Amino acid sequence: MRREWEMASDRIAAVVERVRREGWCAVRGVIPPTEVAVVYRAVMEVAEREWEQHSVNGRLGIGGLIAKTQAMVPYVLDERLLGTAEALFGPKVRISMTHGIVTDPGYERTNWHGDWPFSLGNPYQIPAPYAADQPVKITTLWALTPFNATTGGTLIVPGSHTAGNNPGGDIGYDIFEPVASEMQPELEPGDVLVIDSRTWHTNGTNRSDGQRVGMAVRYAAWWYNVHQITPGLAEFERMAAETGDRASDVVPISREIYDALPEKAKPLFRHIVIGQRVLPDTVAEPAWG
Ligand SMILES: O=C(O)CCC(=O)C(=O)O
Repeated sequence: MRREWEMASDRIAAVVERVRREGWCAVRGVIPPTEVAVVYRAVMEVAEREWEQHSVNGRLGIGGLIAKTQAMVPYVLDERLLGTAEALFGPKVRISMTHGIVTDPGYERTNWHGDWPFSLGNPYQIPAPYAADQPVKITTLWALTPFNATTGGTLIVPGSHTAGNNPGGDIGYDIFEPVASEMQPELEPGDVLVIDSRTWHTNGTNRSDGQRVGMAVRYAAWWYNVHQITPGLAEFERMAAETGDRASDVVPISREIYDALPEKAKPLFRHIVIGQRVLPDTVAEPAWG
């Protein structure tokens, strides 16, 4: 009889294989049907507070969601998500961004893009053509209401993670032009779409009469630098002073929020705990050079 850990490792391998080969995979039931309403309500409470000030033309992106609600935390530890990130990036992965996403009825599809650092046009980027076929980040898109052709579920271009570029770069491909091979995977509330962050994607048009509500949680390699998107850190503050922009994709979390996280979740978020101190040297010689 196969042991539980062998079955778990098969479940992870199936997602890894799809993401490596096709750039995407739908993972079912990450939030069980009986629990999804709690996460939905938690995200909507934040959305209601932020809508007036931050929504743009019928879309709200809630930056730094983890600082505002921790309702999703037990589920980001799902073996198929965390296991996939660890299989691709090694055991010391972290979560680089958490967003809430709300789109109104009528909100139209937008631009094809890869996610940062493949969102070309940003000064902090991996320039195209990306030379190596090394995934550095996965974007997981979580349905809290149905994602499909009517509600404007995420559109993807399968296989585009190996294109070495995306329409945000200078490849003569209009960022709004439909692609013949595009797909719109159907997700039920609680399902998660995992994509290699290089995979071309965008939201679909919401043709339904209700809001589409979801989350984006990005898992990154341990070496992936998030200093320039973390308010309070020198690189972020220097760029903010130069450009006047204070991006809100990451919001640092307090020590209290951090301490209350499940032990297994702490390593995923400890890089954004506020009030970290730089300690004096504890070793005589540099050990990492
Ligand atoms: O709203 C969606 O389905 C897509 C979101 C997206 O493109 C992103 O978070 O990068």
